[in-house]
Amino acid sequence: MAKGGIVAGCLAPHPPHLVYAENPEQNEPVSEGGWEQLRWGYERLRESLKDVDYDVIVILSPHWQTYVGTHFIGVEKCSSKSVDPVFPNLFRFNYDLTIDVELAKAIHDQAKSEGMSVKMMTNPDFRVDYGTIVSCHMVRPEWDKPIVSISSNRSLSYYSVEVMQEMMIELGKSTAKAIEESGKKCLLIASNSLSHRHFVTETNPPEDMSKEHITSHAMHLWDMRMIEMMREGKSQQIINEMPEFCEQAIAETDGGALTWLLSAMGTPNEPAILHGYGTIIGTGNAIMEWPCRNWGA
Ligand code: 2X7
Ligand code: FE2
Repeated sequence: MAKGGIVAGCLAPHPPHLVYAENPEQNEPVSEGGWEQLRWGYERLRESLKDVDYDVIVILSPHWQTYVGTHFIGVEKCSSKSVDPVFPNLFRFNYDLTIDVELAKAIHDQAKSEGMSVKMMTNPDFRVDYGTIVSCHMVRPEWDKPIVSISSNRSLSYYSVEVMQEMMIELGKSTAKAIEESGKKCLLIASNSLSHRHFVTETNPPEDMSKEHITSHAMHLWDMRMIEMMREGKSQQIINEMPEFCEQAIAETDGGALTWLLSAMGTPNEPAILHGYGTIIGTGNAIMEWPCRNWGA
């Protein structure tokens, strides 16, 4: 069997506002648009991936939070309504998705053999988190690929960002090894915003773009610093600076998704492509792609 591999790694943020603004048939609330800078960024990412052949999307979302180890959805068919607990006015999404349980189990088993605390989630009534749904929808609205859904182990809450990073680096390596052995071509998604300090009141209507901006200059500087490092291929420096970034920018990278992604790609020196940047209720969001398929063996 040919070796599997990662065709691309993506940083694909998940504020529900993006789906709300797109007005897909699965989402109940209706909008007048908004957040176009980011939605055009997603358009560019989809265009870049349009002719790329892959079997499965592997995604880690900070909104599926598990406190004892990393969990993987182990149920083949998941369908229900996902309602954002903070923005039920924007996101009530009917989803119907397929899980690649075989690959999920392979990553689980590999991580377990490396001594990590892991668990297959087999509750058939489990509600898939909105982070996973929004990022997958924005990257691949056709919903025609199975996914592997990985939880965010909040080791951060018990220990520190440093411990979380160590664990995500290990999980990334296990992910890469299991993918290689599976023979499958995978698209990896880290589903998170960058700086994450947000406004506490909503405008009327929520898509009033005259009110949308970053919460502070400090958050802007941090976001630009992270984007520049990604564009310059400085993955190791990003990992090194992650504890300060998480603390000072209240960054959503605290869920471990970006560290996991960088590690799975082998902490690349190759540059990432910036497809778009924009703010959502004041948080910073970048759509980035690492086109691993072009890097050679
Ligand atoms: O989950 C989110 C987020 N990360 C950023 C902004 C707004 C809403 O939801
Ligand atoms: Fe979020």
